[in-house]
Amino acid sequence: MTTIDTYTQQEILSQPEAWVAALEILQDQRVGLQFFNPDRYAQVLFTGCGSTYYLALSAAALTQALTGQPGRAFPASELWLSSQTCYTAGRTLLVAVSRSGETTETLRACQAFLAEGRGDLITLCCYPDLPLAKMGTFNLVLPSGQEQSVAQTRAFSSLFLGTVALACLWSHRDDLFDSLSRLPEAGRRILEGYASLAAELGADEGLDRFYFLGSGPRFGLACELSLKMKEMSLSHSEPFHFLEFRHGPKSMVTSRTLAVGLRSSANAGPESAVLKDVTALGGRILTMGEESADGGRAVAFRSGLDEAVRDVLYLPVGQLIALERSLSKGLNPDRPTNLDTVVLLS
Ligand code: F1P
Repeated sequence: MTTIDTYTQQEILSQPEAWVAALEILQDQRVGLQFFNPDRYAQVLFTGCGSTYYLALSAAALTQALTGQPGRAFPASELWLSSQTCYTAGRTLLVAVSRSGETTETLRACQAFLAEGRGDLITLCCYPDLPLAKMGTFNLVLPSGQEQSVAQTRAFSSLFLGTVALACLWSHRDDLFDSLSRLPEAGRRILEGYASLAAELGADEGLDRFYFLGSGPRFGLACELSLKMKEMSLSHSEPFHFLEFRHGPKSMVTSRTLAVGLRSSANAGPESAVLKDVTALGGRILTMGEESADGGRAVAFRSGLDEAVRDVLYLPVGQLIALERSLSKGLNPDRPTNLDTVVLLS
């Protein structure tokens, strides 16, 4: 790993410890959170902005998969300005996620939701003294996700872990909830074991475009890793559902392309076939998943955890690649170009 010490690097490397602290809070809040079971509502909606919208996409897919209740995600700006395209009849459970707890669109969406009496609000953020942490029917604060950098890393994975815990509780899968405690050690092992691979790919000047492929709960994570590559390294990057890549975007594959596959176990066959197509077109691939992959570079978690609870493990190496590419381009990953830590609107 590049030796330059940045906030972003510290925050990425400290994620396992942040997850330990977040899981202690989730264990303490376990009973209160179970009260908001989705079977008491017509639907569960997740919302956020930028990274936390992508988190909402993954959380909604996982919640619906585990509970069987309808789960959807919208950018907070859509709930605020186009609510008629988002809400259906019946009471809604809204889960609003924000690292800062003060993003204007998220606050406006929650204020309107409550004013219109649409249902119950769970807020999930990292700062207890900021507005969002005081708005919810239930407010869940995970301070270990707090960070200095603009581009979310530790905050994102800690808050995402919070939504995974919610899905486990709401589906009455105490076994899955209890298994979350094994994630920090798996995260430590991945960060140590694949730091050099991330540095190699991040420093590779022969790459000029990146595609992150993920399906189901992993699509939101693919969107997040694509955003990290943009924010930190100013690189062209796009996310796609795995098999969607064949329907046009693969026309962009060149020898300077890296496709990063957030491969599942359930659909390893069809997903690996898409990555093989990229190789056949001269592109490069990195497969991330529980098992090792045949062909190309690979990150194997070998966590022994259920597929429903291990998605957070896809994040660290993708974050490190973006960090390393930023540093190799002489950029400052802590202060991405054109961005602010929080978007505050007048
Ligand atoms: C949302 C957000 C981030 C983005 C940047 C600007 O912040 O859009 O996702 O990376 O930092 O703010 P928050 O509502 O999660 O604090």
